[in-house]
Amino acid sequence: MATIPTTNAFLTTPTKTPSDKSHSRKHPHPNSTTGSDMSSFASISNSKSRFEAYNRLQAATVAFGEKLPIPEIVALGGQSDGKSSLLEALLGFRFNVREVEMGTRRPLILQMIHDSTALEPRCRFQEEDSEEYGSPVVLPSAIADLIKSRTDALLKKTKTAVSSKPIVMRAEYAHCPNLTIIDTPGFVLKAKKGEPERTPEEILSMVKTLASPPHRILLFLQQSSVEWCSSLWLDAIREIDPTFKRTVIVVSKFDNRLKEFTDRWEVDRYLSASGYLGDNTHPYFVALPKDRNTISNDEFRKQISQVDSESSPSSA
Ligand SMILES: Nc1nc2c(ncn2[C@@H]2O[C@H](COP(=O)(O)OP(=O)(O)O)[C@@H](O)[C@H]2O)c(=O)[nH]1
Ligand SMILES: [Mg+2]
Repeated sequence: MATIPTTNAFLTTPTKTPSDKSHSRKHPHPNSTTGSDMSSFASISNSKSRFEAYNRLQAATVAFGEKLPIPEIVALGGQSDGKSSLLEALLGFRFNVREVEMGTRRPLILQMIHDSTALEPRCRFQEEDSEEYGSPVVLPSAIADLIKSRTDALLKKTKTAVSSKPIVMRAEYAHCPNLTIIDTPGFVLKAKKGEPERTPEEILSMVKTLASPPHRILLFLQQSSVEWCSSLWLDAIREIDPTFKRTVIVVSKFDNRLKEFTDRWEVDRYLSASGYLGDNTHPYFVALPKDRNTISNDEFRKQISQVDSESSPSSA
């Protein structure tokens, strides 16, 4: 499985000094890995079929409630800390406009499949109680509603505020990597109006359970407006993975924070997170488009590269 820092240059932000102009922040097109000679072609189709096998294996383990130690990435963090936005950026198109209002209430297993022939995203949902992807292709504009109706229907049955039963979506697209990420309900301090008071603990314990298997890689997001010393959820992550051995820490909405820095030492201190994460854990800093208007997929990807170059420390 591809690792996030190497396949997505917009996530690779220098963790040392902001004046390091030598750091390249190019955006390789996913297709740029496509070689023209037969051997690289063979290796691509090889990795494609391996990824296909991986997806089927993963879907089967989910359906049968089995545990198979295939590496998987779980995105987790506080509500509105930017998990779904990061997933959309990796996917290369938007789908969760609605989710911003209602919040994620079921894990979403997002299987991204790079397919250079899929110029428009082809998304399918796994049926609720089987491994099959029987449903027709769902347009990106209909995804949020489908997630919402499936979530509502299940929660009505279970009579709970959250459920650990995942929704599985497979997206084939020319602009996404081969990557599977599990999006999770965001941690909250207080239950929303009308929700059981226990909802925050339920979310915490459910996400902890999801992130506990040692083969899972934790993609922990925290907003950049939060100081390291007052992080709300870092301790919860530490309880799951005490030394951050399998945790990637991503500081989101870095565009907001960057505006507040006045001195270089402030930036250095914040970027190094010195004393809070341990010597070998370096966070990544990410800025994504904040504009929630409906835009074309091409425009969305353009905005991602623009916001990245605008908020990169080297251009500040
Ligand atoms: N300014 C800014 N806003 C962001 C960024 N990433 C996400 N947001 C906004 O933060 C809000 C919550 O994001 P979302 O991805 O839904 O968070 P989630 O609850 O963790 O899934 C949305 O309104 C996003 O548009 C960013 O990098 N910069
Ligand atoms: Mg979300």
